[in-house]
Amino acid sequence: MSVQSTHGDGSAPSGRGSRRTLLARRKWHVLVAATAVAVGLAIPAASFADNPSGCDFAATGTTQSCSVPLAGSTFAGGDGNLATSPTTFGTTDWQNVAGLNAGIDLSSGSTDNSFGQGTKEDNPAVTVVSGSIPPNKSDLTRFYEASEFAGGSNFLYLAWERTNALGSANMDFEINQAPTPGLGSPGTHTINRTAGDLLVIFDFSNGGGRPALGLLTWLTSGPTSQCFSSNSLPCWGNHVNLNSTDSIGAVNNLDAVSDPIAPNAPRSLAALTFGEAAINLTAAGVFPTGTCEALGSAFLKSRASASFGAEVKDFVAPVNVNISNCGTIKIHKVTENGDGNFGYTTTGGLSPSTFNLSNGGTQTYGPDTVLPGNYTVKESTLPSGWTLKNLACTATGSGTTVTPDLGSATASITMAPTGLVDCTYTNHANASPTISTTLSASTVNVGDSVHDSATLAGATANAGGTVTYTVYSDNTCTQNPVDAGTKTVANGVVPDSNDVTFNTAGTFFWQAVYSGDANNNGATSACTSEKLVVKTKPTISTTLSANPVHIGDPVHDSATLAGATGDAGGTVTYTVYSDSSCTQNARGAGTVTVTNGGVPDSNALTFDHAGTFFWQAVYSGDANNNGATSDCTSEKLVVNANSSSITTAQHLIPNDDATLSGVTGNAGGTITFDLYSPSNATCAGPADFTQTVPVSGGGTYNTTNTGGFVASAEGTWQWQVTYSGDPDNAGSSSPCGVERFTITNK
Ligand SMILES: [Ca+2]
Ligand SMILES: [Ca+2]
Repeated sequence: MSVQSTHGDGSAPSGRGSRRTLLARRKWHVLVAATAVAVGLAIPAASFADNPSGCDFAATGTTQSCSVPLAGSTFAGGDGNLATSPTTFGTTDWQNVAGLNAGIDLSSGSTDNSFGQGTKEDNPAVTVVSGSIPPNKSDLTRFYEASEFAGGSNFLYLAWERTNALGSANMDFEINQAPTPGLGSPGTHTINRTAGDLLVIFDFSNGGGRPALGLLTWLTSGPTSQCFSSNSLPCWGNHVNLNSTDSIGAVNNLDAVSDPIAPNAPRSLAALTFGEAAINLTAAGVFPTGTCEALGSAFLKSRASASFGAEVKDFVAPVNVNISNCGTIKIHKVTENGDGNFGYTTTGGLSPSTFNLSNGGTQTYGPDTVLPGNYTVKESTLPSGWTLKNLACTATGSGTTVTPDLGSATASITMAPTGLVDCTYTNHANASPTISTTLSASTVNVGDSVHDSATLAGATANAGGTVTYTVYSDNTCTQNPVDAGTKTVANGVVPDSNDVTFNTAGTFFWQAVYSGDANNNGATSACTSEKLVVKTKPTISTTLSANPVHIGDPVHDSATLAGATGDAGGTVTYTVYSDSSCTQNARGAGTVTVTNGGVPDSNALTFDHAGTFFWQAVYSGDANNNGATSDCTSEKLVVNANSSSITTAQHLIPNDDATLSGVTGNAGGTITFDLYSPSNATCAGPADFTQTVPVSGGGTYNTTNTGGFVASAEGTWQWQVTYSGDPDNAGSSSPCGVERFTITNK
């Protein structure tokens, strides 16, 4: 029976096909040994070629001679297969090992990459060429790598695969601290080697025993005697022969095995095309005590023979690996509602011993620079207003633990090689918003309604809580509170207060108080910032002291305020206008001071001309009272024209004539005219008017009064005319009353 022919149809076997294979093999195995049936039944469905016993390796002949795992490890690195089950030689294998790294070679044939002629292990300068691998040399296809710290030791697991079933295998796994980018590409390259890099050599001769495993270290200083093959530094040196206590290895030289690892899984690997090893690096003394080393890149080479100086040919380009004797600590900072500078102290010898983090920051010790041991990390500095809300830690890797203690803000760490401790300190601070307010009006009249609007600034976007509005009567917001509503804040937005109607005049102060929430401190608006003045709306009426009046009569106005506060002050200005719209020919009538609502009278005015006038009183208002103006047309003053009267009295300008007769032609002397007023009826007293004229012969003589005397008294006026006579002529006189006139006024 040929193992190869079992699956020689070239198609990838399905799970169902695998089970058929298992049934077939189980039947085969029953014939060999009944005790193996139970083992065969335990083979997983994915395995289709492995020996049912779980051992595919014979050191010599065909006697199964697989190794149990190294002490402290569960990895089946000495059974010559990749399957987990059966677990006879370890519960872990390539099928389920953690942290598997796979290197996949270029396809066999003309495009495969390999090292050029004559390349030796000690030479870091290499030339990569393309082409088929000669049939007598291993044509590599894959390698696998995994490592772990378990049972107090660092373990390294390695495997190689090739296409050709040669009787011997000479493989070198080079494991570098630093990568060599592009090494797989044709051309010249210099392998990036660092002192301390490792070379694991795997030499196997079929039937000649177990694989011979060795370790070499890349040396750059010291005596050349350390070198394994070369005569000069740098070189691979300090060769360690690995033995059965620090290593195991096997090749599937008994039969084909199945590779369950993608891509193209599962794949059947013919006998002698798979080899594996497990190495206890700690036991092998690879890592110096107290020094961290980390290997990050690995690749596989095939050597032409067991001789270390033989040329290396095919290779599988490097892949990243993580092999370390030290661990990593990462401390992350997350803050809520702001940021700050948070200080940390450590114990255990971490470097730096203290550090600071802000939001989003990470302090990393490593990777792989923390020696195994105990450490603490403590958040020591909390900026004002901050609390430590959470301390969350994870520990990864065998033997690595972390215990976070929120109360002491301390993470207590036990670090083992390759361990990773990852802690996140989450700090919380409340935002400290301010609350500002805007009244719908700052001055209103009694009876009006007012509401307040509050705005939060500096709060978180999701701010909740409530805002309570209150109105007070004093500017310290303590007296006579009136509730204006409590409103729910949503995402930082504050609804308006209720409407409050003010029925009394005065000065009021609003205040909005924010409750705060889990992320925001409370806030209170400034009391004095939100003053509301509620004023009365008084009316002013007036009364004139007299109306109508005569020209020259004094008039004053009296004003009365209604609806003002009892303590109303301010002034009232009286003015008189000539028109009913109170705009023309303003004449001041005084400005008086209002005291406790009482308004003094205006000045008294007199008017020189008749006419119609309009008085107006204007109240200035004060802090609690609006101004007011009396109605212009309601206060009309009429100044009447003067009433005239007439009485008559006659005024005469009296004159008299007297004719002198009976005298000589040359008569001389004088004629005297006397006029007596009605009060002198007998012509006895002195005359009221007298005129004497000279006489020259007889004739008519007369008075010449042109207004020098006027008779006005009522009654009978009487003339008496007297001729003085001369020597030739006797004098004569007219009797009183002969000649008279009467003035009568009626
Ligand atoms: Ca194995
Ligand atoms: Ca290759």
